[in-house]
Amino acid sequence: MATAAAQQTARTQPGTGRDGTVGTTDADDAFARAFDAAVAADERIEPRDWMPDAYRATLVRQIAQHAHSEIIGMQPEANWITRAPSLRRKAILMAKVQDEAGHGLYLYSAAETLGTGRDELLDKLHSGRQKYSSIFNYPTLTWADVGAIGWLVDGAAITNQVPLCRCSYGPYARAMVRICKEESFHQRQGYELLLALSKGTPEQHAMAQDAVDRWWWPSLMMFGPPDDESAHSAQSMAWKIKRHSNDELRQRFVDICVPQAESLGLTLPDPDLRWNEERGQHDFGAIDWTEFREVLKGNGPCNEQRITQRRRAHDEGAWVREAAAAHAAKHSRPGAGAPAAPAPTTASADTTGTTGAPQA
Ligand code: BYC
Repeated sequence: MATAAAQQTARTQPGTGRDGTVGTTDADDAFARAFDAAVAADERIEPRDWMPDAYRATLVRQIAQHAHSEIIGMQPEANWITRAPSLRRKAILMAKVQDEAGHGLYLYSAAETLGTGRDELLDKLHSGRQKYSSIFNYPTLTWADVGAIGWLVDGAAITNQVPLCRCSYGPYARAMVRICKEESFHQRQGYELLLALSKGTPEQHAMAQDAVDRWWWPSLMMFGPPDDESAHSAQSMAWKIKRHSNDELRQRFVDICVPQAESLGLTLPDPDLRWNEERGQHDFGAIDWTEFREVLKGNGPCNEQRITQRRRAHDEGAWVREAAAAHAAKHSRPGAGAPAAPAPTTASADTTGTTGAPQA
């Protein structure tokens, strides 16, 4: 049996085209076989390894959508930074929103290892050619929404993303390890915030319940369409990019949330939610997939606001990118004496999209 190192060498072809194309059919076959064997053996595919074009395209699509979700996801929560009810809550929220910017950076970097630059991806986001998560097209109407996002949205994110730590593509899997650790903290801060409100005055309890009522169903939609309508799941699971189907993860999330809602003293807004002894899982009510499709088409309550704000932040960050590029050029000149600065990163200058007046 070939050693892991030998298999790695067999997959890695210096001079192989960026698109994974190789010169001859025999070579193609050998690389394809090595790729399939690596995936079957649960080994990681690394950036210099040969990979099918469609595998690369699927990863870029998913990682880009994920990265866009992280930076667009900063907006609804940042809306409450200036109005956080205490210094402690403000510091926590600022740290969380900064974490989301960091997640965007790890993920855009992971996409770069596949040969797709950040500028190209941001351009596709801004022009509507790439998606971001449906969840961030809903407004944050009250302070309790910060808690509901932490508990439910970050909770759904963790459920979805922990299996991605075992994704077959190395850079994505490794980025997910750190992201999941930070998401766990985010989920706990949301839970703790909601618990404080739930145990507070009747008005605070009502505010927490109202937030959960509004965020519950959109959180279930985060996992994507039902399995029989999921265009990409079967292939992504065969390639071990995804490890579980959308419905499996959605069910897991429901089962996790039910006891947590009880501890919080809050009710999940689903009259059909009940334990099914036979299945050993909770049954839950029908999801409004028409609403999901409308949000994906751009007709959610905040789609337009989110993308307008993102474009504005990008434009306002142009001078930072230009200054970083000028600085890098200056220090990379021969004899400049200082180590070359890293190439300017688009998102580092403008990831937030959160400047300006409070939005929904
Ligand atoms: N929203 O065949 P399917 C976060 C699209 S960040 C929008 O099942 P796939 C957080 C899908 O892209 C949360 N679009 O697709 C951040 C596809 O369209 P295209 C983001 C969705 O890829 C800040 C079509 O529907 N997390 O948690 O196999 C603060 C068919 O779907 C959605 C990730 O991105 C949706 N909800 O599975 C707090 C995790 N669902 O591309 C929290 C990584 C589906 O053909 N991504 N679509 O035009 C994934 O795990 C998978 O991409 C998905 C979808 C489960 C989302």
